[in-house]
Amino acid sequence: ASRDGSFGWTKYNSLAEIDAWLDGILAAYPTITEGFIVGQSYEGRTIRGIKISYKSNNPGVLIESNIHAREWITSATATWLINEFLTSTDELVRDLAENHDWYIVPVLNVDGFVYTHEKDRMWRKTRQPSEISSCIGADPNRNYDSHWMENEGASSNPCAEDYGGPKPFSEPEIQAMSEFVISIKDKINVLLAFHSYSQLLLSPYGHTKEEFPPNFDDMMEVAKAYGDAVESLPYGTVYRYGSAAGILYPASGATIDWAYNEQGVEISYTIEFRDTGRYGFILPPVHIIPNAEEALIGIAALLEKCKDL
Ligand code: ING
Ligand code: ZN
Repeated sequence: ASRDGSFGWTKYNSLAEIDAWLDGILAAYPTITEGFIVGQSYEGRTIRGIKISYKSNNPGVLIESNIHAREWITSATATWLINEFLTSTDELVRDLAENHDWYIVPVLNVDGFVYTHEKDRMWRKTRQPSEISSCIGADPNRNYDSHWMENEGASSNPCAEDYGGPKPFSEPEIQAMSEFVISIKDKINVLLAFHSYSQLLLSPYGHTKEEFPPNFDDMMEVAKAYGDAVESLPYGTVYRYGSAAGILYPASGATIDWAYNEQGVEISYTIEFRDTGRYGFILPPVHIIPNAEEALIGIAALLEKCKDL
């Protein structure tokens, strides 16, 4: 945990630091940005987001970040992207920033995130108590109402890291996020869910590896574009891609599956950032900017490829 006040990308920031920084950004760019509230967490914190829009009728992109509490690189990357979209003078970045409407939620699991800063760095889940167990929290990325708890894609044990919760949308953060997605779904065709770690691009489906989405080939092309772009940077970072259940493990009730299956978001991706396991979730802060640069060039290539589909 760090003392509040010194926001930056050479360290990981607390929720209070991120909130204060976001206030500053919204005040500095009042015509281009708009703050929005996704909802309230179980412990009563406000889940915030920022819309960045330079002009009307742009295609929308939604970024969901830090749904898992310990995946700190995700909010560090999301905030860096926000800053680049607003301040960069690079032509590629200006093009990317100004020709999309961005809806970015830097920290979705606010209670869990605070808990990782103050109590347990490795916490993953929400912080809502269970009625049937003394274990706390559900896996928010197993709590969406799409194939919920099917095919061993989540656990019914409240003590498990992938506990799906007592019912779909039992977690207030996920109920709120689902309502937010529904409210903007006609304005977006791409959803990117930021996770760590493993350097993977994961498409639907999470709930089964026996079947693949109708536009799977398109999604794989898009993922290849992301991976190739990352490899064009001098860091030597390599991304693999495939369906979530196909190349990782079965997981039901995830954001990307719900958005794709139930809300018609056609390009719905989980991006697992650095690294491949050396540091894992405890990724040293020197990785923040290189990881974010990879995300930026990767997302630019992904969205460019989407235009050809
Ligand atoms: N990984 C994701 C998880 O929720 C995932 C992977 C995402 C699987 C979407 C299926 C669908 O387990 C991490 N690191 O959380
Ligand atoms: Zn995750």
